Amino acid sequence: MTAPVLLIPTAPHADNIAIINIDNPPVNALSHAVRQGVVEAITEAEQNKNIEAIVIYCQGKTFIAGADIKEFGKTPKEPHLPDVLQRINQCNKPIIAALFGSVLGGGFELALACHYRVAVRGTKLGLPEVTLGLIPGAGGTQLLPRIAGVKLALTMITSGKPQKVEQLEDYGIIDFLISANNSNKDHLLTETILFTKQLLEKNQTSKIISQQPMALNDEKKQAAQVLCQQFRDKSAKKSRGQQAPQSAINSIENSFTLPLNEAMEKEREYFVACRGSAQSRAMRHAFFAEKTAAKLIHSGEIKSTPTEIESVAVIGAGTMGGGIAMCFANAGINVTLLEMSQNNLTKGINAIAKRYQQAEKRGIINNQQVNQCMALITGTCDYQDLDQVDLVVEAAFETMAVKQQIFSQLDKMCKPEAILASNTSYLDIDEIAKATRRPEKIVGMHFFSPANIMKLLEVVATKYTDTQTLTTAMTLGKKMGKISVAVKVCYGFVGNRMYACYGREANMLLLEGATPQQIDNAMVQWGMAMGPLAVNDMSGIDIGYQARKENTARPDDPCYFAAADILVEHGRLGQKTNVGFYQYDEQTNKRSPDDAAIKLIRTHAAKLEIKQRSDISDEEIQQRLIFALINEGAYILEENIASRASDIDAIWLNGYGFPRYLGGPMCYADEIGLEKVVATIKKFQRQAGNTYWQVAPLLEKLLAQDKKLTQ
Ligand code: T1G
Repeated sequence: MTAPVLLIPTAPHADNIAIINIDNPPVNALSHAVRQGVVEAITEAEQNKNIEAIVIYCQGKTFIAGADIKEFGKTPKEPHLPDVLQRINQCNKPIIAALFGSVLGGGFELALACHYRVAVRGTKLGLPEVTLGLIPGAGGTQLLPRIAGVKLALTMITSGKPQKVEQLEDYGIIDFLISANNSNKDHLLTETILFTKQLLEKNQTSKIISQQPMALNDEKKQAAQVLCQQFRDKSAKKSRGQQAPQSAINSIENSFTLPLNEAMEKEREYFVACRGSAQSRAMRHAFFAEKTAAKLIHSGEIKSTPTEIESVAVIGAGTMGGGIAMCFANAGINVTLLEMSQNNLTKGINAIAKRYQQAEKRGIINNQQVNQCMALITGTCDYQDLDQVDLVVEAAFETMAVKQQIFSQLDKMCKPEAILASNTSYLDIDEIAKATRRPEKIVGMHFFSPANIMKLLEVVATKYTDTQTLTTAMTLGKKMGKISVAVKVCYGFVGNRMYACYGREANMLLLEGATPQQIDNAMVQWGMAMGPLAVNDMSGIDIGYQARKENTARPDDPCYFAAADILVEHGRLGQKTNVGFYQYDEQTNKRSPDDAAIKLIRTHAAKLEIKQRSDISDEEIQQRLIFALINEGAYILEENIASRASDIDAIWLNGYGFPRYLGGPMCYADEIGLEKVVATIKKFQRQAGNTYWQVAPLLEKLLAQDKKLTQ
């Protein structure tokens, strides 16, 4: 393994300029070896009298993209990053950072510790630590306010969102912005060396940000404190329940209320506290869960390279079909939208145009991009027009007969190598595959509504799907910016199968006497984005009702989703009928409790002879819904419907609003301990007296072996 850091004593055409060359693929993360190598290279350069300046340059696709997240959780080894940045600061020769790619976290902090920064256009600068439950831990909360002001520091650090150097030109962070774009890296080295030569010729004194005073007069200090409080309030809503943004704001406030060395010590203290927190463990798990999910587990089969997908078709121009068509257009792929009637097709395309206009109004997309995307979408009512597409996604009516008819038609009309995918949420894709002569090319691509917003894509392998097809669908998902997770066929695949258990318990609690608002408030309090019953009202209670009617394997239990069913049978479908579990104002769509719904449920519970309880606590609600998820997830793992516990977490984080700072249901189970999970499930089994609470054998087995679900 070659050393990731090398000192090149003389740069091309510049004998007095050295290069610290970093080569630590894939993102030049600041591993221990890199940190040590940089310190050693600086010491060596200082001792070489011919060297008058030093350029820090990286190989690969990006400048340093941050600390090595894989090292967190292990015993930190010196030199720690703050020591490295201190070393840069103290160097008696100017150090210039040559920036490109994604300069994130510790990479950006290292650049700020350098004396100068040169970048190519398109370079992204960011401090994304809060997305990992951390705060910048090597001076970022002190250096960025000094060079760019408190407001930009608060914005970038609490959001974690990177910004392009072009957007930051007025802040003086970059000393020389090269006209070449991100891809032209060699140009970057040449220009940086030229820039450094000019520095030396001008004998320019080094500019050290940490030595720049942060002296704000009383008026400005007060204004900055007001700003910090505004960001505290905003983060408390936007990043509800998360500690890191609040710690980051406190550290930024220290940048103008404490002397630098005290503020740096505080920053390190807050960083170490965050790094050791359960929230950061969960968010780091989430980060790697999403990366790992993209990797197919090949049971002995050879890996396949994905087929290049240049043109696709979507069958059905309804809400889902339209959203899916937008996903492809947004990724720059030609998409043909097929509907059975011109009227429905026109309606569908108009609806897409409206969604793009709304996105443009919100500043998410500009008009040129809207036009580019719309130009990629064409409509047809004729299957003949699909004869050259590389892949089709069917998003038609959710009945097996309709889908088998469509796939049979597609099989006849599309070229033999075309992949045919179904967006079905529940139906057995093995059965759909049988309606074709190409079962190996049939796959599920299950998008989540709204398809153009939700990041999750469940890629469902039938028992016939070949590796090439699966790999292509997974890669296509990543190209659309989705978190693709490979799963197998069962009723509801992974997400919806687990969601059915979550909804089952919510319904049982309603029949036992809890109100919709009590259940929803308990789950929002626990950390979910929305309560299950409000979600059900939003998507339409009749959708699940219809699916349960179609589901021949539904439990033979009159109580199963009985609360939802009784509402549907009384015409209460949710928001679309202004009444469901709640009532909705016809003008404002504002949700409010509805005694009529509660009365209907109570009456039905009496018919089912369900004992009413007045002692249902929020904790019981939270445990019954969340432990139902965990238990079903364990069954899913045992049946190999999902390959990894972390895949299940990636699904719940990106498709169902599971709080990221809890890492997903399987990560959460490990964090609270399987002993508590199993004991509580057994308690519910005794209390409910039904078959729903059989502890998954995998949980018992892992508990007996003192192992975790996510290790
Ligand atoms: N550490 C370790 N591995 C990393 C990594 C990191 N920081 N970033 C990426 N990887 C791995 C990733 O797991 C994958 O591995 C491979 O690199 C390619 O990633 C002290 C404390 C840089 C925009 O949060 O945002 O600095 O799956 O598929 O799409 O204050 O990676 O191939 O085995 O995402 O081109 C702050 C996180 C750390 C950056 C590139 N930095 N990374 O995207 O590639 S905390 C981050 C990203 C910190 C300081 C604090 C992206 C990317 P594998 P990829 P990509």
